[in-house]
Amino acid sequence: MRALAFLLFAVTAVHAQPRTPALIPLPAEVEVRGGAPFMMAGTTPLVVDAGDAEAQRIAGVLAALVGNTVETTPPVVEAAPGGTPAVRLRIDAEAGHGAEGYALDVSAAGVELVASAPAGLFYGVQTLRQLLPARVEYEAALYAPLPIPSVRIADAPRYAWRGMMLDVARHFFGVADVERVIDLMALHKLNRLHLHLSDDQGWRIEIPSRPALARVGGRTEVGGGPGGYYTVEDVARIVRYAADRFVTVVPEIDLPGHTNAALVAIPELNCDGRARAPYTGTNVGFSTVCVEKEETWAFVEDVVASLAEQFPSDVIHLGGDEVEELTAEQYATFVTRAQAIVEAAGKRYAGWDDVAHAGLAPGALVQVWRAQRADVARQVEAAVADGAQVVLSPSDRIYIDMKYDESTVLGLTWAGVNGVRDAYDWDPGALLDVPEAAVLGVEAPLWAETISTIRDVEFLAFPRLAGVAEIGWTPQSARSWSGYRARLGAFGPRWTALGVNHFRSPEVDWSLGGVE
Ligand code: NGO
Repeated sequence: MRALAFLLFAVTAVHAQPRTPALIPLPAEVEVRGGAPFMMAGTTPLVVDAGDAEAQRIAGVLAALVGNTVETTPPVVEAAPGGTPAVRLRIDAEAGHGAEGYALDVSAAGVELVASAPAGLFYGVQTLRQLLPARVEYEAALYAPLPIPSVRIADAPRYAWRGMMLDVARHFFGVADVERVIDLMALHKLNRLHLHLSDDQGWRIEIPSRPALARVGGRTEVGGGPGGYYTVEDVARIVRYAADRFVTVVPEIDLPGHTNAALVAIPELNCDGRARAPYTGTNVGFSTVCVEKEETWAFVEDVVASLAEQFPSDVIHLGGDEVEELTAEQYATFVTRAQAIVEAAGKRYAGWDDVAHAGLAPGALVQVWRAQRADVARQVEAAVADGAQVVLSPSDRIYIDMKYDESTVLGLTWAGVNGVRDAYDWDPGALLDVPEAAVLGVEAPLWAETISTIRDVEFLAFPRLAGVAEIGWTPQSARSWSGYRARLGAFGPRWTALGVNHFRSPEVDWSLGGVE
């Protein structure tokens, strides 16, 4: 019975096989050699160098994946008997693949994966994972062995910053949801999770020196739900979970606007000293901390110190968007002082592109969300000339909180509708008139006015987030909508196997994935 099932699968698999394997992001160089695949089994040894604990841990990721599907978990060993088909995973600092690159060689005789650093080895394992049949993602003993097509891959990312932002302020998402997001990011070689930890509707992180922020400011969310916040222990758990998957968690506290939740929790932050009423609507621009008061600066210092302590990220994001209640001068003074506080804490300052005209000191990171506005684009270019770098999040492309099209229920439309092709088919190197080195990377923000469950998160993120992962990773010259569209169509069964609630966009031919 089992043999028959395997035979049937093998036949459908041959017909459904696209020419380029369904890898997302597409590696920099892929050579499909044809010929017999490598057959991975529950007994296939995963061989690492003696004493290399990181290689051992990363090999364990592959072993666990395969072990989910077949009856036994492949052993991680330091030597395999001669002639045994094996998967070798090696970290060799001299191999020349950079911090995140790797080389992968698969033939019927064996698999060789080499990286120069642990992150590269992990990404090589994600590529192997995507080369394995989608059924490897099911948590059930199914069929073995698992064929891996015979390929040669040389790979490294285009950009260092390949991110997603999750707004946990408008609606709160618990630790398990964040871990799920991190898992799905890792599958697509994304490496920055930006958490938008405060806004008018909620304050989501415990700051031990200011307990009221989370305890009082964390009680609300859009629509009147219960809200919530991460304790110091929760943050530590998220940060560790992410680090194990080579994801850096970048914290954002939005200042001086988008601060109503803080103004509820700490009355002194208001110029009149009176606590504000909680807010659960979705307007923007109405709140600000009192920039003239020293209490406000003591608060900023405390918050930044705590973020610096809780997050290993070298970047702290202090928002800065949509402030309508301050004069231009008050705003600029605030941004200058905020940047200095972040830098005094040993971190790099980041803000939304609103901060670009505030006279930033060199070294700032500007997250560009309104590049479609010529005045904003020119301000950002001027900031770059003064020594800033940019992360690109153009709202008319990769704001993945926008609807896919008029028919999708979740999402906003203020920046338009962002279809799967819109989100994919643009070049980050051509968005602004800035030197290549000024672009640190790309990030897809997922604002949470309209979403409140992980199913909603997945629906808006997939497939668009996968496209952002490819924009951030793959050389522009290797990318095309038609090639991507075909790989995406074939990728569907993997998300289905993982239970990812992805949007079956009519822009994509999902039948390329075969029978799910
Ligand atoms: C804007 C605004 C956010 C909204 C989002 C919705 C920025 C940087 N500020 O983006 O407060 O949630 O749009 O798309």
